[in-house]
Amino acid sequence: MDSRQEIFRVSRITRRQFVTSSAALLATSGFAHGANTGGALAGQLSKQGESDGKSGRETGRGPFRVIIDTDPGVDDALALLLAMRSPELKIEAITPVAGNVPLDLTLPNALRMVEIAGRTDIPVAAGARAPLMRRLVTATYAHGENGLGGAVFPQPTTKPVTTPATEMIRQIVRKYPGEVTLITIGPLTNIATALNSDPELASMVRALVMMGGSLSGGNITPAAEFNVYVDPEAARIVFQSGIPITMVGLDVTRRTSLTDDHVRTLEAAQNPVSQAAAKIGRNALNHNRERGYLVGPNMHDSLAVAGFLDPAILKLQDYYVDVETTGELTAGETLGYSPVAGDLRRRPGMEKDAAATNMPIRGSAPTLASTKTSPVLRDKFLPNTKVAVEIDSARFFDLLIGRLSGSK
Ligand SMILES: [Ca+2]
Repeated sequence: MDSRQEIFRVSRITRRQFVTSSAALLATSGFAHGANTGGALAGQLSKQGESDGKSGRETGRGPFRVIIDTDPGVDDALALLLAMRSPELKIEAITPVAGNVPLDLTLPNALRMVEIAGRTDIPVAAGARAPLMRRLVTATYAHGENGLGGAVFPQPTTKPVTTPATEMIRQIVRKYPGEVTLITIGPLTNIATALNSDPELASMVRALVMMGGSLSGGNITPAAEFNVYVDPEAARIVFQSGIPITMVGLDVTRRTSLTDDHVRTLEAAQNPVSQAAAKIGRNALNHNRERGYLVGPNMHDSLAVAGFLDPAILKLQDYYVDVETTGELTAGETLGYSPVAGDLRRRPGMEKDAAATNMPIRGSAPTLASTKTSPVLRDKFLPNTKVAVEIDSARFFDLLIGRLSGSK
């Protein structure tokens, strides 16, 4: 019996009542409270700036300084093209990392996207070849051997900058303290390495928007989402860094399946970005069909970028999120704690009460061999992450396909 069933049994309420009440809680803890943990989405901050005038730095729709850390990757490729077609973003660097495919492919794939978008002004800096402590696990089963679903593009002529990704991240964040948002759509190796190299860096990062994690089961294992599974130790460093995080995980990205209609719209638009996106999308659709899937691949990473551009696409809820790193079956699982999520015995709005935030967060129980509990202990609930829990899929695809086809 899971905790929700337990709640139904104990309080004898209907599922409808539960859903209604949960929605009310959600409404009280979404974007309206973006300031609580320094809300990471672009529109949140601009809205905050307009309403109270305190934000100062950014009162319009950008441009927002971002670094995109990525492992292209089919959905990375479309996410990069979307970002490069979005005037709200000032992309300071793109930092490829090993993930979906090895760095020897993610690096040229990122350079290809920069060339296709005509944005060779953006520096591309090579990142990590392997996770912090583990052997690289790739996802060629989903992205094809070349990482782009089998869509073939010429070798890029543009070269990466000579500065390594982690140093690039460090330099840019230090150059613009409090201004740079990290959009991470691959394993978090580069970010964790940069944070480890410079203890003050985390406090200078404005926010981090991540495609990664899940509070509702994994994709590469029953517990773990791929990006976090590949480098759970890195993910843990990021979640514990104090950077305001928005987690765009499988809870919402499972609802971003690419369709034939999307690809046809891209194919019909006559510009290099739409044509490239269509080619990648068409190959990815075919790849999925060959594997027996009835639906197209999810555009996980594009959702992280789109959610940053248009916060109305996602609803967020405060959680304390940590990463399981040692579980034999669960390494890479993201665990979310909330004193209010799914518990009817608490009043709506109670997340703001001191009583609710005093809920301790415990690690595992002591064993027969040792009286020590696991080191994962917090004496009270302090949210470190805004987790995307609902998505407006139509609005997402309007933005993605609109921007890629050049109609928006
Ligand atoms: Ca990715």
